[in-house]
Amino acid sequence: RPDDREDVDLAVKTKPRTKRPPMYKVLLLNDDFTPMEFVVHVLERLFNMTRAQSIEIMLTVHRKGIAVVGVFSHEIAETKVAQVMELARRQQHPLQCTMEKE
Ligand code: TYC
Repeated sequence: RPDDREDVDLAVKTKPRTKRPPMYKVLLLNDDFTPMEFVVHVLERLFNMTRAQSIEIMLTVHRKGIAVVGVFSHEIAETKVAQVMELARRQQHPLQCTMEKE
């Protein structure tokens, strides 16, 4: 059997795999102390949400304990988490933000 048949077999058997990068959910956590207005401000400022969208997400976190605020590449998600944590730290609020692979 000719040698070049092996190439054909490989071409048939190898499933084409398109590489999509893993995406990460950025999560906001509730606490009893961070003012609602501060959370709304953070969402407007860092996640380009309207005031109405920000209030909606903030109230979801307040009622349910946690909510996804956005889904991003690893690098963007890390930056968003760091920016939220830095704004909270500067104002001495205990607000927590984390990320999780989708
Ligand atoms: N639970 C806070 C309060 O009653 C408000 C709050 C909402 C805090 C969302 C954090 O991620 C948060 N002041």
